[in-house]
Amino acid sequence: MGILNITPDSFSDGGLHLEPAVAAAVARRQLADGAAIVDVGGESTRPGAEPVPVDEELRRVVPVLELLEGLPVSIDTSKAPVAARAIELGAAMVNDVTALRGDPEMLAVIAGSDAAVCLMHMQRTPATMQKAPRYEDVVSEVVAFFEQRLELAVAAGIDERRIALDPGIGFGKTADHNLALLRSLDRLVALGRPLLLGVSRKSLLGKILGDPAARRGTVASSIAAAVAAFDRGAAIFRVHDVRETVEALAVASAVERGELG
Ligand code: HH2
Repeated sequence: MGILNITPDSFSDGGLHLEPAVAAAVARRQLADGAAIVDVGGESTRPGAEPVPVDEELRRVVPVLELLEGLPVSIDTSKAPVAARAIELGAAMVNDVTALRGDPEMLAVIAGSDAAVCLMHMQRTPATMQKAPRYEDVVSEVVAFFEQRLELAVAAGIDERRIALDPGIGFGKTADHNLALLRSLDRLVALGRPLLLGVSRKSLLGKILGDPAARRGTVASSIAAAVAAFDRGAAIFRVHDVRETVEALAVASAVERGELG
């Protein structure tokens, strides 16, 4: 899954794709480089980010989605009107970092469509999530959260086969919480749904490399995280550096299978 943020303030690619034609060209490049889907987002969810009004989010993403009609696209939004418009324009997936808690209409929008949905775990909201996150047992709490969100989504008529789960690396978690989740991905995989993981260039990686104040990670550290997650059963990798990640995962996958094709 390639990342395409149409925002002025995303931590990694903020301001780079505000021109729709440029954004669409980046998406096409990601697909040519081997992405199966491109995740288009119009609202930054970095720590401390303030919410974007729905009109502004639509203004950012709709021209890009129009240019990408017919191509595999996911919409990174927690707002029902944005998800609904994106689905009309052909989005195959709604990536909701609030796991359907951000907008009371979101459940109905997805249930009334054929779109897949990613339910991501987050403690609190982007504005407050990194202020002293606390868990008794982060892995068990994320598992319990997924069980509860899956039950709600299925009861609302969303076929379980349309649902992916994401532990939300960096969303209301310390570096130790993130690492505990990555180490125990098998417990999340055991829930039976594909696991989506977004660790690409995140500050956790810079911290592992020795900078406690890091705001970003490097490409090499992002790829190492993707391969480690692949080995523990993750299925979908939300990344900035598509070609490099596709190449690394091709090797990891061939080694796992013990054959070329
Ligand atoms: N991370 C970000 C945004 N959306 N969605 C899922 N499912 N999983 C993630 O880990 C995830 C996500 C944050 O990264 P990015 O989009 O690069 O930055 P920003 O939120 O600043 O736009």
